[in-house]
Parts: sequence; structure tokens; C-alpha cells
Amino acid sequence: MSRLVAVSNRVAAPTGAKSAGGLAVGILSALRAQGGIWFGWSGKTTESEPGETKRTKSGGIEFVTVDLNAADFDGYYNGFSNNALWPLFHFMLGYFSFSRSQYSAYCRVNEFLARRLGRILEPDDLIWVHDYHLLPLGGALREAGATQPIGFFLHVPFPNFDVLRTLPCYTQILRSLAAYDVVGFQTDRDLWSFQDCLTQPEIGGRVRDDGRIDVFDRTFRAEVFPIGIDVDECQRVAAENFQSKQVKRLGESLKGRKLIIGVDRLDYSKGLELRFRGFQTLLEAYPAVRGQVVYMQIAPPTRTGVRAYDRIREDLEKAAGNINGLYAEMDWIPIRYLNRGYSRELLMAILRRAMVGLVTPIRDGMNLVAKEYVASQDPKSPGIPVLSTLCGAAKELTEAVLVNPYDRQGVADGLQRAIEMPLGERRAKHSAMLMKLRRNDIHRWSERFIDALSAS
Ligand code: ADQ
Repeated sequence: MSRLVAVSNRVAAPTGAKSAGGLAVGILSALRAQGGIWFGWSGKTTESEPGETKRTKSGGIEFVTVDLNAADFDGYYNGFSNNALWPLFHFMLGYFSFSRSQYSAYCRVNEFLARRLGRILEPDDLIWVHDYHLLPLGGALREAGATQPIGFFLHVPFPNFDVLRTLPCYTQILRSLAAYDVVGFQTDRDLWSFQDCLTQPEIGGRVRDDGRIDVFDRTFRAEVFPIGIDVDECQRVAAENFQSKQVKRLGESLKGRKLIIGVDRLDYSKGLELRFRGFQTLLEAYPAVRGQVVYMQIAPPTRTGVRAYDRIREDLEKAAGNINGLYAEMDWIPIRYLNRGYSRELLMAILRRAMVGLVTPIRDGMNLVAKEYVASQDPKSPGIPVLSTLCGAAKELTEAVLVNPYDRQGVADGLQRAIEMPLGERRAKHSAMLMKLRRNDIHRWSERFIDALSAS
């Protein structure tokens, strides 16, 4: 069996494996099954030329990390990755900015990573690159002479052509994706957008009947591989930690009120301010729920130092303060906004405790929290997700209460519907959703991708 070499911007430290997030769980499960290497950035930058790679082994997996040059890092990560590609791929052009120097830094970092990775590759390796930080990595490896199969999976949405061409270097981006043997997307919409971009007259690609694409003198596969979760692990962790002191304290503090939960990274794509306002509309439109529900939003800061992320933190604090100021009573505060992270173990148990999982991103490749919410529930009395139609998970979890996050009244109506849903209906919906999660879990996701890559 070939050795798998997974590549992503960040590498989950071996000790964090037990409580790692979705992407990390996926990569780890593939590496455990296949054996191999996880290569990526160490999390450190250096003022001088980065030193040698660091290698550690744990559980049959080798973790190989490398520092990045400080001067290039800002342009690569904060700049092109998170100020150009992230907003563009989430259709949020208001946050988009571009600079040639940032794009150059992005390419330099990818070329540097390709050189370092090239040194440790073996001829029969399978190379699997993850996400938008590393789009040009496959091409850079090819230029350095790599002949192994190289696959790429995009965790975020892929924009349509009219959005993509906002980016001055969009042709290079398409060209870099064509350097892979397999390109994977979360949903068929992302795949269609990609195919549509490549078949524009100025690009001149062609999609064959079997799905293979001919473009830029290359032929490769592009397919849909919706990411899943480890359903058993999620259920087990949620049930095991349900009786913990913290979850009991949370339960007592609710005093019989129903809990609505939101768990997200603090990111503008997650639609948190709109979500707060949708909850406000619930309180306005359905006065009987006042004092009967508590909405708890857990959102730890990410990408601090990127201006848009610092601003959203302030905006949310204001919105929560404003809504609580309007509706709180002496013994009830409607929104509990927790600007910090929690362990995965505790999070899964908190999800289980909530009657409604409010997951309303304004764009999301998949959204694993929606899936984790469903898996963490007690099948005897499950809660219901209120889910945005604009995330990949809505394609699979069709039994959820589906809402458009921009429609405040729609979110409020959806919340009310979930709060009032009879037990029989909740059980039926939960078991249908759980079956889909099991059919396409995280192991199936990585197996399908690796099979496609091996066959390429
Ligand atoms: P993210 O944008 O990070 O992922 P998501 O899919 O929800 O979003 O995954 C987040 C993971 O981190 C989940 O496993 C969740 O439990 C965990 N997490 C979230 N908030 C947390 C908190 N407050 N504290 C601790 N842990 C928290 C990107 C794409 C998604 C895609 C995934 C996987 O943007 O669309 O679903 O990759 O492909």
C-alpha cells in the first residue's frame, strides 16, 4: 500500500489528536488507516531563512513541520489567503482585497513548502493537499519533478465565474488546480462552478462525459466528496461528558428553559450578527418565548490581527449587549455570548444539552458543527438543527429546519418551529439525519478520496 502524505497549512500536534477538529480528525483517520506523513507549517515564523523540517512520530504517523519566513508569512496567510481567497470563495466581496505583493508572498511560501516536501517524498507516495492556502502547491511540486499522484481537496465553497474573475490572478488559480490529478469539492454546486469557470471561452477547458476535464494541456478528475464526521466518536464523547460538572451547572442555570446553541469560529462567514438579530426577531414576534429560552453562542476569536476579524468581535459584543439590554429581566438574560474556546469533549456534551442547534452561516463549504449537533443528540429526545440553506451540510441534512440566514423573520419562524416540534417528529427527523451521517462519515470521505487518487 502506498504511503499517504497529507499536506495542510497547519498540522494538528500529535497530543491534540484526541480532541482535534473535523479536518484534523479526517486527516488523522486516513493516515492511521494508510500510514504516512502529515506535512505543514509549524506555527512558527523566523526572521532568518527557515531551518530544517522537524519530524516527530506518533501512533504510526510522522508529523513533519517547517517554520516560515516572517516577511512572507503575513502576505501569504493574513494577506492573500485570508483577505483575498477566503472572502472571495465565500462570495463576500465587501471583505475582499488584493495586492500583487501578497500574491507573490503566497506563491513563494507554496514554492518553499514544495521544495521542503520534495526532499522527503518517495516514488510511490500518494500526496493529498488540503485547502485554499495551498492551491499552487501541486503545480510547484510538479515543476520540481514530482510524478506521484497529487490530489487536492477544497474545504470551502468554490465561487462562480463572475465572482472568481474579481481576482486579478484568477487564471493562475485555475491553472494551479489543473496541476492536480484529483480535485475534490464539498458539494455538486462547487463542482459545477469549477467546471463552469474552466469551460469559459477564455479558459477553453472541456468536461468529458466521464467527468474528466481537459484544460491547460492537462487531463484530471474533479469530483464531489462531502466531508463527514466520526459519528461514533461524537456520540460517545457527548454521552460520556453529559454528566460532567460543567454541563450539570449549565443545566441548573437554565432553570427549565430551553437551550438554543450556536458554536462557531468567530468569522464573518458564520453570519453571527444576523443570527443574533434573527433571535431578536424571535423575541419580538413570539413574545411567549421570552423568559422560556436561552440562546448561548460560543465563538472563540480566530485570525486575530486581521482587521475584519477584530471588528466583528466588537460588532457582536454590541449586538448581544443591545438585545440583552432590550429584553433581559432580573432573572433572565436572553443571550449568553462566550468569546472563548472549549474542549471538544465539553462542546459535544453542550450540543447534546441544547434543544435547538442554530447553525446559520451565510456561506460555508460544509459546516461540521451542524453534523456534530445531530450526532451528539440523545436519540430518545433529540434536539433539532435550524440550518442555513447556504452551507454544504444543508444538502445532506434536508430534515433540519432550513432557513435563509438573511431573512430575520424566517430565522425566527424556524426557531419557533424547532422549539415547538413534537417529540415524534424530532425523533423521526433525527434518525433520518443520523443514517445519512453514518452512510457518509469521515472514514468514508477519506477512503473515497484516496481510492480516487490511487486510481488516477
Ligand atoms: P470551519 O470553517 O472551521 O471549517 P466547521 O466545519 O464548522 O468550520 O468546523 C469547525 C470545527 O471546529 C468543528 O469540528 C467544531 O466542533 C470545532 N469548533 C468550532 N467552534 C469551536 C469552538 N468554539 N470551540 C472549540 N471547537 C470549535 C472549514 C470550512 C467548513 C468545512 C470544514 C471541514 O470552512 O465549511 O466544513 O473546513 O471541511
